[in-house]
Amino acid sequence: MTALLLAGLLALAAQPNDLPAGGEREIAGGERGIAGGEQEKLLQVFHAEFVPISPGKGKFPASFQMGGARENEQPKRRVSLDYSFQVAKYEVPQNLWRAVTGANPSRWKGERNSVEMLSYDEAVAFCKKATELMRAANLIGEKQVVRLPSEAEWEYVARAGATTRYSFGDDAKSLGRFAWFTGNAAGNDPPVGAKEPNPWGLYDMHGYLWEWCADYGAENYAGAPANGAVRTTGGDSAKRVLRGGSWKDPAEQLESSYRRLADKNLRDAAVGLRCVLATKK
Ligand SMILES: [Ca+2]
Repeated sequence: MTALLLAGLLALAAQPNDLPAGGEREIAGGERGIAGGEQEKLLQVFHAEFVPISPGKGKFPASFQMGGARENEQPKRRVSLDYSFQVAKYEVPQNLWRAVTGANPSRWKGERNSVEMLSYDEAVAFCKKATELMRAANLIGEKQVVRLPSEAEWEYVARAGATTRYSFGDDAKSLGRFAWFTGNAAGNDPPVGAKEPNPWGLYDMHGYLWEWCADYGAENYAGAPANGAVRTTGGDSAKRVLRGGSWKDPAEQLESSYRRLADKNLRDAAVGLRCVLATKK
């Protein structure tokens, strides 16, 4: 009987994460759960912070040269994207992560600081749950999905039309205006968007946190897709790709073409995520 009661209380305590939008309720112990209204508000903000990207139209080139001088950035190749998508202006902040998952794993706490200490699978699960919640709130349609970017999509929007090392040019002396890295970060993360954006209005593409991409961990671009798709062949499925560098890294690692492979179970205070909003293929 006691065990049953305890199980019931635990079930109650677990509910706040799954509360439907639009309500607020007391849970066991008088503790307040995630308010549905607050969750929906944060999802609305998240939705409003996506930037439309339409390759082949206006300022968005239909293709770009992907890769760089380092061995694992070769062979350089031309990647064409024939579809429109949206990319989040910011790395996922901690208040949004908590509203979607019910927890905040971050080492450096702050409501609008980027969430960190999350594995690849946890990043994917966040995207899936965010998709469900946003559909339920009628913010997105049934065919739209929140997901991680492919490496090609990531580099395309990081470059923002530039062929230089950084989206603002080649000179790392200007990096401090746009990015948190070892040159100006002492370990305490700031809110997202404190630095200047890239030419397409995206913040912290260079630095702050490494961002998980969906591609299998491949040592180089031999055999990689040339259409923006996620690479799922010729790489190690136990690894994924991190892009953009972080507050713990030197300027070189913040370059648009820089890439590193990571075990998909890695949880690190320098690793977070940025979402894409796209139409299901
Ligand atoms: Ca970043």
